[in-house]
Amino acid sequence: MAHDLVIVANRLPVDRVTLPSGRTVWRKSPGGLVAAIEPVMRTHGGGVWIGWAGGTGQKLKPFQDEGLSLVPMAMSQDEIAGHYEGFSNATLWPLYHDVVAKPEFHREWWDEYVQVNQRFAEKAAEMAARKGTVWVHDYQLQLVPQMLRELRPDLRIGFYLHIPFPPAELFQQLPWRRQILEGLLGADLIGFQLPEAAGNFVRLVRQRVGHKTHRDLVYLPDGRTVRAAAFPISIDSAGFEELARSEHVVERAKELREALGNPRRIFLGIDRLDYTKGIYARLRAFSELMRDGHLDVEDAVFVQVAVPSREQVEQYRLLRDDIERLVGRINGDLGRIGRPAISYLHTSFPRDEMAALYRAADVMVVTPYRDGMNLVAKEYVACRVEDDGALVLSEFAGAADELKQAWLVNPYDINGMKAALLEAFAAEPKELARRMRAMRKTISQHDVRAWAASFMTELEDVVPHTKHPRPL
Ligand code: GDG
Repeated sequence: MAHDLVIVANRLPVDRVTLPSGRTVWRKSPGGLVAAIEPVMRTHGGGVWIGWAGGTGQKLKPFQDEGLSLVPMAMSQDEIAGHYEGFSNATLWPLYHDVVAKPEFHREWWDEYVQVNQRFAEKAAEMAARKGTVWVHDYQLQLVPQMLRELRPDLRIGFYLHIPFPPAELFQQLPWRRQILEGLLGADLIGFQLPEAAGNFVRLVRQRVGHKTHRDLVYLPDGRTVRAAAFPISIDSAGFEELARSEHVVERAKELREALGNPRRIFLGIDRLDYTKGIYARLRAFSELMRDGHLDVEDAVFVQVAVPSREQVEQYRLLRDDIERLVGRINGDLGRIGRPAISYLHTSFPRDEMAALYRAADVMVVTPYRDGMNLVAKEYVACRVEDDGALVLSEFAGAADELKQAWLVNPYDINGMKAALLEAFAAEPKELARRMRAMRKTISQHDVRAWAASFMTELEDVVPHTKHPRPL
C-alpha cells in the first residue's frame, strides 16, 4: 500500500522484547525521537514508520501497533556493528558533539553505513505514494535523502537532525564529509535544533561543495533549492502536565520523598548513560558540596537515573564503570546508614514514574557538554504545575536557548556548577515561581505538535524542481 506520509528513522517506536517465558512482545521504546514523532503520525491520519526493530537477523512483516503502521527493517550482525555501533555511535555521535570523546574513523564502518542507508532509501521509495512526503530522521540516515531522490524524484523529502551539527573546524575531520553533505542536500528542507547548526551546515556546503547559498537557502546546479533552518523540538507539554496532575502521580511523588527519608531537597538527574550528558561532573560537584559541609545527607539527596544505552559500544561501558566507581566512592565517604548521598539507578522507568520523579524533585540538574535539545529539561518544567522547583541547565544544551530563566551553567566549570547548585538549593519560593512561570509559558506555547506542524508546513510549501530566483 502506498502512503502519503512516510517516516524513516533508525529505530521503530517499539522494541521487540523476549519475556522470560520465551514469548516475544512489542514494547514502546524510551528515547527522544519516539516521544516527539508519535503524536505527529496520529495527527496526520496514520502514515507509515520505517525503522529497525532492534535485535538481529529476524525478517519481520509490517504490522500495526496502537494504530501506527510499522515496517521493521532487519539488520545483520555486521550492519549493527558497522552502521549502528560503529559509524553512527562511535564516529558521528562524538564528532557532532564537540568531540567530547574521540571519534573513530574506519572505512569498513563507512561501507556498512552506505549499505544500510541504501536499504532504508529503497524501502521508503517502495512505501511512498506518488508525490508523497517522506520525513527522514537523524544522523544514522544522512545519505537517505539523496539516495531516495534518485529513486523517486517525485517525492517531497524532509530531513531532521536531532543532534547538533558541528562547526566546520570539527566536521572537516570526517573523511566522508562531502558525501554526507551531498546526502543531506537530497532533501528539500533540512531541519536543525538551533540556527547555529543550520548556519554551520550552509557555510560548509558553500566552502566544501561549492554551491551558491543565500541566508538559509542552498542553490543546486540542477535548479533545485534546499532550505536549512532551525526547528527547535519540544515535548507533549499538555500530556506531561496532565500526567503530573493525576492523583496516582501526586501520590507516587509523595511515596518517593518518603522512601528517600523526606530530605529537605531532592536533586534529580535523568539521562541516557552517555558521555555527552555530563553525569560524572555533576555528581562530583554535588559531592564536593557535601564534603565541604555546604550540604548534608540529612538535607539533600541526589537521585541519578542512568538509562542503559549503547552498551555494546566500548566508550559507554567505560563510562558506566567510571560513574559507578564514583557513586560507590561518594556514598562510601559521605553516606550514613539508610542515607546515601546519591541514589543511583541504572534502569529505565515507565512515563508515570518519570512524572512522579519530576514532581518529587526540587532541583533538576541537566548538565550536558553538548546536547541537540534535551527533552528532560522541558519535561521537568511541564511537570512543575505548582510553579516551584529549580532547573540547573547547561548552556550547551539546545534547551538553554528557550529556558533562559534556568540556572545556566558551564558544565566544564565545576566551581560554577557548585555555586549554581547551592543557589538553586537555597532559592526563595518567590524566586522559584518567577523563573518557573516564565519557563512554563515558553513550554506550553511551543509543544511538539507546534514543532512538527511548522516543519510539515514548511516542507509542504516546497515545490520540487521549480527554479527559484538566484540572489544577485
Ligand atoms: C536526542 C538528542 C534531543 C529517558 N529515560 C526514560 C525515558 N526517557 C525519555 C525522556 C525524554 C527522552 O527519553 C530523552 O530525550 P533527551 O532529549 O533528553 O535526550 P536523547 O535521548 O539524547 O535525545 C537530544 C532529542 O533527541 C530529541 O530531538 O532533545 O538532544 O540527543 O523524552 O523522558 N522515558 C521513559 N522511561 C525512562 O526511563 N518512559
